[in-house]
Amino acid sequence: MKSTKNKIVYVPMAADYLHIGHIKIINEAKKHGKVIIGLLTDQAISSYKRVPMTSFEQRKKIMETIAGVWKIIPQHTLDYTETLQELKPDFFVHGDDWKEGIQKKVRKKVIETIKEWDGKLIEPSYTQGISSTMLIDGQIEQGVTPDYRRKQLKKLMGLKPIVRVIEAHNGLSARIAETTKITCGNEIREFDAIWESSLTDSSSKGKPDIELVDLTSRTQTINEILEVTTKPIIVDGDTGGLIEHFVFMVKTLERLGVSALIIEDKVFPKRNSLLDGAIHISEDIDKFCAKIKAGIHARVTQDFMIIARIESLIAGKSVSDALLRANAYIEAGADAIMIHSKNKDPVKLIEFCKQYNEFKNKVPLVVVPTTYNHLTEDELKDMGASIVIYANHLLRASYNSMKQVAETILENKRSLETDNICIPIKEVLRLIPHNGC
Ligand code: SPV
Ligand code: MG
Repeated sequence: MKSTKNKIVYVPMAADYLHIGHIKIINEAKKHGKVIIGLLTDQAISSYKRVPMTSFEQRKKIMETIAGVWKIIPQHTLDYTETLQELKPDFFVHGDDWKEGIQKKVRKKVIETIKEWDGKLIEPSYTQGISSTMLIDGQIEQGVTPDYRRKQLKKLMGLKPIVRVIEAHNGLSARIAETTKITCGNEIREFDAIWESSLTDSSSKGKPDIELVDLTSRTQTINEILEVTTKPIIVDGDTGGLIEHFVFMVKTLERLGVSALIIEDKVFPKRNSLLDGAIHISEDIDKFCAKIKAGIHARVTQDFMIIARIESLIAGKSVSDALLRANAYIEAGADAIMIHSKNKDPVKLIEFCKQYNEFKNKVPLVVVPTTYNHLTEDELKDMGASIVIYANHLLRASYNSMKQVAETILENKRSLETDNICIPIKEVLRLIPHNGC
């Protein structure tokens, strides 16, 4: 029989924000043998919650300084079975909080797996009132600097199979984009980033989406969003306007902490891509490439991405035209390509993706499935998309609700009947932090 000295104790943890709870678990683990920490990789953490604040390498360095930790190995998935089969540890240690909630199933699988070699599960009691998630959420609620925020989109793209982005057009919708979370199986699902849309920014001001709302006004909306969120922001820059103006747009947005600016290859003033019957004039390829190059030259950091949006399929042009443009824009330095389509049947878009995936020099692909919204994120990812943008949904939802309430008041000549379709005032006050309750 192995003596305690030679027994193996496996302890998986994320340790994104080390606290007394982790130390308690390690102290318990080391009583039983040699402690191997299965440190969750950045990808593993991102697969079930927000991307880690500290990188795997940094977390590993911190862990190495803890007395009683024998080895640190990367834990690549939330399913520990493969690592356990390999290590066959005598003990598996995990805080008892996983008996309930999203990790319940993982726990069951661990118990079944270690039973094969008579491994024992040790579950030290959870340290109440403290968790990495709580500490990180608290820190994030304090706000983030422009530099920190700007970097986050590239980081997300490196860690997530597909980055999920939703539109916001003011502070309130931005709070929804920032805070909405649901639990699905093992995963806490939320939006990764915010789309500052020309359509919804213009519409919420009661203005047409024809590049009438100028950069100063758009910047005001962006600032409203920045003030109450921490997630990365992608700005819809329309055509980018004149080159001389575009370089200022790049500088302004980069300085604010925006992560990416998307410009479309149409002639100023563009019409909204989804507008039925609109005439869309494609920009000359060389002129658009010159604009991309000017933007790349104007930015200060590589964190700020300039994304070229191809409107060939919107303008009634062919997939070949879109591919030709994609090649040229990548050559000009675009950090990513957005391919747009307004067809419900995305057959041409799928064809574009297929051929695009064959490119040797391809960059990440962005899609906006407003019309072909039967496709799921998994399907879009399989088509090669790295970013999916839900471009207008919060505005469309709020308009519907507002209209219904307005009509209900008119019908009844009072507002009682709207009570069940409006959130209570109490909740409105609770919605926004610092209202004093
Ligand atoms: C926007 O949201 O403003 C867009 C996407 O540019 S679309 O409305 O589909 O053109
Ligand atoms: Mg737009």
